[in-house]
Amino acid sequence: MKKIKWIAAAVLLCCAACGGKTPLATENGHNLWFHSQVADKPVLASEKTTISIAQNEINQYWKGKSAVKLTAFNGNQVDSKLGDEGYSIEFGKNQIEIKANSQVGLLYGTFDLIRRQQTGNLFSEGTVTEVPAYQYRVLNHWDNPNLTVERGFAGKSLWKWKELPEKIRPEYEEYARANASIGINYTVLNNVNADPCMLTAEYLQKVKVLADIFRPYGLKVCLSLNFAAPKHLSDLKTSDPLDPAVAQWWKDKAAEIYSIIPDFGGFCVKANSEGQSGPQDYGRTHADGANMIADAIKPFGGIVMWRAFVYAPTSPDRAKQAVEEFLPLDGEFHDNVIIQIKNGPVDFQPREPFSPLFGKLEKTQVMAEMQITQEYMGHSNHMVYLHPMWKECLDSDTYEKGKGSTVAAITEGKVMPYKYTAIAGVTNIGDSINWCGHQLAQANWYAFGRMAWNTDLSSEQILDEWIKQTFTSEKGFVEPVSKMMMASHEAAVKYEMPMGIHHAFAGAGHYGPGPWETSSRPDWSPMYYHKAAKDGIGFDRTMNGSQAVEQYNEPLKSMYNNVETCPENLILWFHHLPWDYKMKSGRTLWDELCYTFQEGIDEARGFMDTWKSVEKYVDAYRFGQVAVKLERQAKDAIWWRDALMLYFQQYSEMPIPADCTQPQHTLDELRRFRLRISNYETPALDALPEYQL
Ligand code: BDP
Repeated sequence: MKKIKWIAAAVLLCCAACGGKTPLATENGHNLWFHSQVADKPVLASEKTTISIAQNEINQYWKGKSAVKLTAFNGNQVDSKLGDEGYSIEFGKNQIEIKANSQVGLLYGTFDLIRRQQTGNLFSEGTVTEVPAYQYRVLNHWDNPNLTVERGFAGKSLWKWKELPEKIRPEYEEYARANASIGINYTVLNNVNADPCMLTAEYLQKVKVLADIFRPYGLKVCLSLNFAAPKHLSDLKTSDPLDPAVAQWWKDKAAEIYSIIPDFGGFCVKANSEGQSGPQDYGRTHADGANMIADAIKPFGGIVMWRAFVYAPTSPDRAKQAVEEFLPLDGEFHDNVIIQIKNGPVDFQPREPFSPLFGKLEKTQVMAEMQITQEYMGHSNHMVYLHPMWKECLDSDTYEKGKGSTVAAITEGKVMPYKYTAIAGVTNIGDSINWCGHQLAQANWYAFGRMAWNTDLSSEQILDEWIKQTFTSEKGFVEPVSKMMMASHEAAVKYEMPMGIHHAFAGAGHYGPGPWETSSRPDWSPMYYHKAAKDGIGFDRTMNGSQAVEQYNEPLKSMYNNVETCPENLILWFHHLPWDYKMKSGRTLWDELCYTFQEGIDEARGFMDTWKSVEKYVDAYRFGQVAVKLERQAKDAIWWRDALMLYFQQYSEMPIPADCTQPQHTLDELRRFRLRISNYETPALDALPEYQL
């Protein structure tokens, strides 16, 4: 076979342009993790081929003495271990060669090289080989056509549907570049609560414009679909998946989509969940629904990411429902369907055990869905670095096929062979100038991409990379900020839901505490979950209770079932315990809760001090923005503690220990406080309860 070797560039560079730094005072965070890369020339290549983009990145940003050569083996896999998107970087004395089987592999290799330069990880010799953990590294946007973003806290949608397809904003390409730099290759543009209009010819033309802009960056578009679309968009009276006319409608729609966007990735589907239509409306199963769609897009190479986020108002334990509904269907899904499972069995709580469904389906491809946007973690007001939480899930052993069947191993297709592997993250991106609403929340977008590329990377390593590329490599900044961010997730768990108490959030946007709230649906009211009463607190999911523990493979089932062996950080997730239950520390459960909250409060206060101590390293604008939000976070930590503990105190009748911060408001005051925000807003910092620090 003839080798087609395409040497794109051999460039020796000394780039004056990239030496220049943005003046500190004007930095607004829009540059993301390309902070020090401000070029005189526009960053984006005029000739939009993948290779020209890679070359341009090198021209603009590579400052090393060695020449950089990009070698792509188009259409002729010289190095099968690199696969479609992998690459190697060979460091030599006078030359660095990036090799890949595809141009996008070269682009990823280029971004890797620049990242190494920015973070001080260049080698003088040797070879680095990188292959992504998952085939599909997917962002899920919960963006609506009316520009609101469900659970989005960074302004309105990035996609300006009314202006498209005519007007093109520079952010579309900046977004694609940012994603390429961290290896994200699929993006679902619209909300899982999908408006059927997204599949109309009019919207597909708009989607096409985005797909065309994203393509050279290796980023493919997908859409969420509304299962009732045939009924909404045609004369059909039904959307029954077993009705041949309905199946034909989807086939025609798929053909139409692929004629407009030939590399369309596929569909994400929320069906029969929270009021969304689905196959069960017609007495059919999830498999019937998923397979009908999957068959329609299979000829074009598309995939269906069918979500397992299902629960009924009548369920005595919502945490069990996904396994109950999907396990009986194991083996029935067609091979281009992947079941998309939230990390935990309930709903993106700050700490959940992993969803037992990961360890149950043996003949069905599964993928994890993480939430990057901070729906339950203080929106874009709180600083919470989420990689440790995601990693906790991916590293969890499900014991599906014995020890070592971690969620990562299963979803990467290492336990059962998978045809397709994927991971999804619900984004925190909006049209805010700094993309994510909080300067430090950009770390979560970055971390999701890096994790989707390599699930073994540690939280510290990813954070170290991000800090250096976003702010500075100065040790005096990197060390304390890294320490602060590494502690932030655990701190949020402590001040929001210590020891496994869950869903005690206010209904208004899930911001702030609301343990007393009631709702028309029992499973939408906090009491369903925390079960605080005179006899104690916590959800009994043991074999004497809802028996949810049974969905975990041994030894987990026994471990969670037994109060002695259940990890204390999840003890109230699995057990209902008396207020004076003796914890391992020797304290009563009540005191332990008080002290854990206190730690959360103290840590949040400490974040303010840490940030103040690094002021001299940060531009004034970003410093100020973060400082103001950290103060709010510390106040909110006290608010959360006050509300939950004063509410629980009605039942425990025990005092808050004297060496803990004493409540600043009464329970009545806090209950009367009504936050007026919708699902689409972040509360204004000064609209929240008054607190002294
Ligand atoms: C919940 C959100 C809701 C989403 C739902 C989902 O509160 O807005 O629509 O998840 O994932 O966390 O479908």
